[in-house]
Amino acid sequence: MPLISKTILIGSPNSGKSLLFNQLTGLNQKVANFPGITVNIKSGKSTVAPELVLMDFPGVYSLHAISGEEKISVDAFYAGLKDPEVSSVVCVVDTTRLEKGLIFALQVINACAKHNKPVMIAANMIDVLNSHGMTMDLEGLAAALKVPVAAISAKSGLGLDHLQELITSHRDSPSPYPSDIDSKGNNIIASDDSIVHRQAQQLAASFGPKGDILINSQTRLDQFFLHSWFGGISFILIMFLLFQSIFTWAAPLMDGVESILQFAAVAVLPLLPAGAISDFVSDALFGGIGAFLVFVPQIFILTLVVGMLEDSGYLARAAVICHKPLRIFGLTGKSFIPMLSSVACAIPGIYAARTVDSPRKRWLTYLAIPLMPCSARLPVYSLLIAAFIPATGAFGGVVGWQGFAMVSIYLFGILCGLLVTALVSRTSAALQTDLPFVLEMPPYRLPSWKPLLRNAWDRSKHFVTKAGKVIFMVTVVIWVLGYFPNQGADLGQSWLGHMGKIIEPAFAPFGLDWKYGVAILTSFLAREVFVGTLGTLFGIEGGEENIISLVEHIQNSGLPIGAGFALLVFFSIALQCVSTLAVLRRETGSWRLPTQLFVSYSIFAYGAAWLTFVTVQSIAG
Ligand SMILES: Nc1nc2c(ncn2[C@@H]2O[C@H](COP(=O)(O)OP(=O)(O)OP(=O)(O)O)[C@@H](O)[C@H]2O)c(=O)[nH]1
Ligand SMILES: [Mg+2]
Repeated sequence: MPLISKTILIGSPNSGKSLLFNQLTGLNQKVANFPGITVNIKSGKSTVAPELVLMDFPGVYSLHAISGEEKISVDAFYAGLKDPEVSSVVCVVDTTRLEKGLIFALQVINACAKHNKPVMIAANMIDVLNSHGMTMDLEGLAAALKVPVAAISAKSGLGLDHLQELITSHRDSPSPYPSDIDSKGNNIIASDDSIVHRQAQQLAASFGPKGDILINSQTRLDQFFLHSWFGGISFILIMFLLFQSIFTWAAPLMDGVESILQFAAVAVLPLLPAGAISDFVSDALFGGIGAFLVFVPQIFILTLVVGMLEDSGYLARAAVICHKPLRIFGLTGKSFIPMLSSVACAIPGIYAARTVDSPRKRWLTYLAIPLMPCSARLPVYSLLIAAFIPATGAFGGVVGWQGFAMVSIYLFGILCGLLVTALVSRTSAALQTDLPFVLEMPPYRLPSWKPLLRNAWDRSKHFVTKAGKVIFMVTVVIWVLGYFPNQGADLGQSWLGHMGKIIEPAFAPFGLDWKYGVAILTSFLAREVFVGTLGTLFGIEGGEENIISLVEHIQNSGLPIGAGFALLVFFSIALQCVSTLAVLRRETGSWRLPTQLFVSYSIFAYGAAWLTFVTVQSIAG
C-alpha cells in the first residue's frame, strides 16, 4: 500500500464537490451556488486519516470536454487513473438533478472500469430531498451501476461517516473494479454518448426522486428576476443595497474598532517613557496601522454580502440580465462573475475569468478587471468620503450621502472598465465575435451561513496579515524618515520632508502636498498602504494631538475638495497592485498585457485626476 493514498472528487459543476472537500479536510475552498467556481485542483489531508489526500476537481459536464478549467479536470482525471497513489474516485452527483449527474457519472464509471480504479457515487443534496419529503432508491441505483452509492449532504454532514468508511476501505484493500457485465451477460455501461444519455434517463426514472423538485417556486422566482423590467430594476436595487450595506452595516463595527484602538492608546501610551519609543508607538502603530485596521469590518461585510448573493443562486441570473448590456461594451454575460468577484479582489476575479469560454472575450475581461472597485480600494474610498462627504442622510435618512458617494465611486470604476473594453473591442472585428451564450442556471437556495462567515473571516484575516506586513514595513520606514533628524519636531524638515519636496511638483497639479505624494507612491506596493502612510505622517505632525482620527486630521489639513475628488478618481483607475500584475502574467503567459495595463492605467489615472481637480475646484468656486 503506498504511503499516501489519494481520492479524486469529481462531478458536474455545482454538484457540491468543494463543500464536501471542505467537510472532509477542514479546509476552506471557495463554495458558491454557481457552476465553474473551482478552477484549479486543490488537495487536502483528510481530518480522520492524515495519509489520505482528497483532491477537489473543477466541475466538468463531460469527459470529452476540452475548454479552460474543464480541460484541467479531465487531463488530471485521466492522469489520476494511471497513478498508483490514487486509491479511489468519488463521483459527486446532485440528486436534485439526477439525470444530468448520472450522464457524467456513467462516463466516469466507464473510464474507471477501463483502468481498474475503484469508484463510488456520492449522492449529494439528500437534505434537499428530505426537506421536500422525497426519497430515492439508492440501493436500486447501486445495484444497477454495480458501484457503491453513499447518500450524503455535504451541507448538513449527513452520511459523511459512511462515505469516509467507503473511501478508507478502498485505501486498505484496493479492490479491483467490479465487473461491468450484468447477470444476463450484457455490458451495462456503454461508452457511446447517446446511449449514455438514454441510460442516465432510464436510471433517473427508475431510481430517482419522483416529481419535480422546487420547480414551481424556482420558476416563479425566475419569472420575476429574469423579467425584462422587474429583473433590471431588482438588479439595480440589489447592487445598490450591496454597496449601502458596506457603509451602514459596517459603521457600528468600525466605530467599535476605533474606540478599542483609542482606548488602547490611552491605556498604553502613559506607560511608555516619553521620547522616540512612545512617539513610534503612538504615530506608527496607533496612527499608521490602526488607521488601516478600522476598515477590516468593511472587508468582512463586503465579502459576506457578495458570498450571500453567490450562494443564493442570484448571480447566475444577474449574469443573464447583464449579458445584453455587457455586449454593448464588447463583453459577455460570462464576464459578469469575474468582474463582480473583482469587487472583493482582482486575483480571484482573474482566475474566475477562465470560465469565459471565448479567448478574445476573456482577454477583454482582463482589461476591465483591474478597474473594478476592489476591496483594497475600500479603505482609501472610505477615508476620503468620510473626510469630504457629510454623514447625513437623504429621504428621511434612508439613503446616506456617504453610502451614495460610495455607490457613485464604485460605479465610476465599473464604468471606466466598461468604457475601456468598449473602445478596445471596437478596434478589431475579431474582438467582437463571441461564442453562443450558454449558462446553466443553478437552483435558488438559502445561503449556507457557516462557509460564508468562514470565508469572510478568512478574507479579513488574509487582508490583515498580508497587507498588514507591507503596511507595517512601510509604516516603520516612513516613520523613521519622517521622525529624524529632529525628533518629530518638524515633519517638513525631516529626511522624508526633504525627499517629499522633490516629488511634490508631480502631485501639485491636483492640489496635493508632498505628504499625499509620498502616500500615493507607497501605495503602489498595495493600495491600503496609502491609509497607513498618511496615518503615520499626520501622527508625527500632530504631536500630542494625535489621538484624533485620521479623518479629522485630513479635514484639519485644509486639503481642497477638488483634491479629495481627484484622489478618489486616481485610486479608482491606477493599477497599484503587484499581485494583480503577477497573476495576469501567469494567466496570459507573458508580461506584455500586465505592462501595457500598468503604464496605460497610470497615465489614464493621472490625467483623469487632474481633470477632476480642475473641474471640481472651478465648480466649488
Ligand atoms: N442544500 C445543500 N446545498 C449544498 C450541498 N452541497 C453543496 N451545496 C451547495 O451547492 C452549491 C455548490 O457547491 P460547491 O461545493 O461550490 O459545488 P462544486 O461542485 O464545487 O462546484 P464547481 O466548483 O463550480 O464545480 C453551494 O451553494 C453549496 O452551498 C448539500 O448537500 N445540500
Ligand atoms: Mg468547487
